[in-house]
Amino acid sequence: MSSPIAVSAAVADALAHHRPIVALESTIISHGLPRPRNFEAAKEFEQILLDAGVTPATVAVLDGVPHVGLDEEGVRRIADEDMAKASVRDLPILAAAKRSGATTVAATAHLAAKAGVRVFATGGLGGVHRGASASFDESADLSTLSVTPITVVSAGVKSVLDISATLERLETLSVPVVGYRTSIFPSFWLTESAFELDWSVQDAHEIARMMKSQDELGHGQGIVVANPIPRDQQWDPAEHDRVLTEALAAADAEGIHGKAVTPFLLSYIVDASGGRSLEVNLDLARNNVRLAAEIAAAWSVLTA
Ligand code: PSU
Ligand code: MN
Repeated sequence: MSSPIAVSAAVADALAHHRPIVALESTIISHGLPRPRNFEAAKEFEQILLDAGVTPATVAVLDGVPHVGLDEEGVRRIADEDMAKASVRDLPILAAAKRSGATTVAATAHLAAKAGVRVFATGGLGGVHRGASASFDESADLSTLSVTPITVVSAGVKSVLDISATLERLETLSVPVVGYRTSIFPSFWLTESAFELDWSVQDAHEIARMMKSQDELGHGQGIVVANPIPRDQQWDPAEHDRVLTEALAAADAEGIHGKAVTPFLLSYIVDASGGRSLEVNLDLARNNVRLAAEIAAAWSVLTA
């Protein structure tokens, strides 16, 4: 059976010649960032990669077809259209119905890995939501990474989540988590959370070597690289705590649940922070794209 995934010519060429590639998700563009900044951000993330000599592979489902690598028109569509938020379980449904969807970390990781892309940059990973012991709300990002061989660079998980429970679940799911030049797990807008990591790495080559060992010793899971936003770029912690409390209360009061929770909280927080959280979100995402580029370059040297 031929692959139902449309790999762009640029990504196919880079794959064929073992050149570095970095996957980018589209939910952050469609549902995580406001228009029109979302289009600029999508193009900017791609440009950071191109400037580093890395091929960008933005992932989305367009009219039922999963794409790994978008052209300008595709990027326009994920930024401007009201499309579904697509996790892994939605992929066959969108395909059969010929519908479009912006892929989450889970769906992006799945499609990129299937196409042979090994490194992926995002803002923050999904995780275990607060109150999950009653709601069972845990992102499929976690279970997908336990069965998907891809290295994801993120600024940890958003502080709207239960960070401690998320780290516990990653342990249970046997997903390696390493801090990049830190032994403290970051919390998205903030450089640090209250949680320590067992392992930290100092450079991209060390991560590439881990990926190689993972291929030899692992069971096909991914690797989480936690890359904290530099302290001088983080959100003011006191304002962060205030806005977060407000956002969680608003979600509760409005009875938001399921896949609407993360987009609701992110957009509430952008508004309630007067746009400050958005700037930090963009800074941390750029930072992750730059590190992912270094890892992809190191990986292509190691596997050439
Ligand atoms: N990180 C961001 N912005 C986002 C997300 C992550 O900076 O919008 C998205 C990712 O696509 C992630 C999703 O996979 O939120 C998690 O959603 P859920 O909790 O419903 O699984
Ligand atoms: Mn959820």
